[in-house]
Amino acid sequence: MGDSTAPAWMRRALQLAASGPWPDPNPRVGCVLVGPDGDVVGEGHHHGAGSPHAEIEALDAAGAAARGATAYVTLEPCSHTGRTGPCTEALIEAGVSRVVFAQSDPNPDAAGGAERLHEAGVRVTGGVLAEEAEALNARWARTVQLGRPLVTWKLATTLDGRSAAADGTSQWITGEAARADVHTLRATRDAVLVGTGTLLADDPRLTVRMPDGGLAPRQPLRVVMGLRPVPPDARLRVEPGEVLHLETRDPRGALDSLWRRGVRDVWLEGGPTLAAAFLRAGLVDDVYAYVAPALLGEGRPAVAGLGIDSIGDVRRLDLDEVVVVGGDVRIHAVPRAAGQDPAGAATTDSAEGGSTTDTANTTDLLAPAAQRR
Ligand code: AOF
Ligand code: ZN
Repeated sequence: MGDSTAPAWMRRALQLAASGPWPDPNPRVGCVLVGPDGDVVGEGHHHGAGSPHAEIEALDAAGAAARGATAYVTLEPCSHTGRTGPCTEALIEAGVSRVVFAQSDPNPDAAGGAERLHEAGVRVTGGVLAEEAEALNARWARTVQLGRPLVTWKLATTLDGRSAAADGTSQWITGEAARADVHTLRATRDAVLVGTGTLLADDPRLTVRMPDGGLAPRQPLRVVMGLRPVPPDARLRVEPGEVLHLETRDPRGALDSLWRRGVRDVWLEGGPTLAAAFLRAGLVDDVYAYVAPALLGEGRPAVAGLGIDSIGDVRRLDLDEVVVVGGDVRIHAVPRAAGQDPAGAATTDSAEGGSTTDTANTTDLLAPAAQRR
């Protein structure tokens, strides 16, 4: 079989991969086995850490028909024994004659599969639709590279940057649509994190609720961080599901504990002290700011001190997206990595390249006005 069909088979493998779970400690991977006469003899995808890899599922489906087949895999087959055995050996043993893969494995423990297959006499081609595969697993690759979970900080403020009034009351700064939008995004993470200060002040439930108020079927792990105890009657204890109390004020230590539990994508909801600790430690990867057209004048800021005394030290973020959500605005911005934030750098062109979304109740502000709802 010539190379011309490789992208089409890889596209099918990518489709299979996309049905895998995220967040998960493992990447999403798909595999299609095509026999010498061009028929699919087996397909598979990875269902998450601890379950068989995509190649193994496809080989099991193919049985003896895998002999002489070509395997199209979205990730370089692993050559290591992790929670499961090496896919390279299974492919070799099954008599697969050629392996075409998309993305090289960025995990140093599992890498080297291409070389191992080549040594065993299997023809190997890498890089087919690599960009698509990398995009599918971009967050996973970043966690592997960083060796810690990704952190998304969510804040809700008035136009003048207040997250609570002078008396501490904060419900509700943003409207119903924005709060529903928060639930939608929360659901895409595997842990929701707050400090004990926020817990004691707001008594949040931290669950993902559906528009009818019912609990969503999949709930992120709810995590409280800080030294003060979690009151026995705290509302988050009353809701079903797991609650974890990390008795530390150290963001890095907290992320290490969460990483060991398999958490890869954290949704940080404050308060200001905890947010400042994560920002100061350079441990925030995404920021979602919900801004309400309202003023408080006095009151609690969204974030506590960042150790910035002068405008030259201002922390600038890269603007990714601005969306109207109901009567509020959602801003997605990405903190710059250390060394990427020259003092006083101009950011006037930062809206360029912003992406568009199609969320219910949202309007893309970066799209031409005619396209806005
Ligand atoms: C593959 N095919 O379907 C996946 C791979 O602990 P384990 O055994 O599940 O190994 C996890 C690592 O293996 C993961 O970090 C990544 O490098 C690779 N995942 N490899 O050949 C698959 N999911
Ligand atoms: Zn594997």
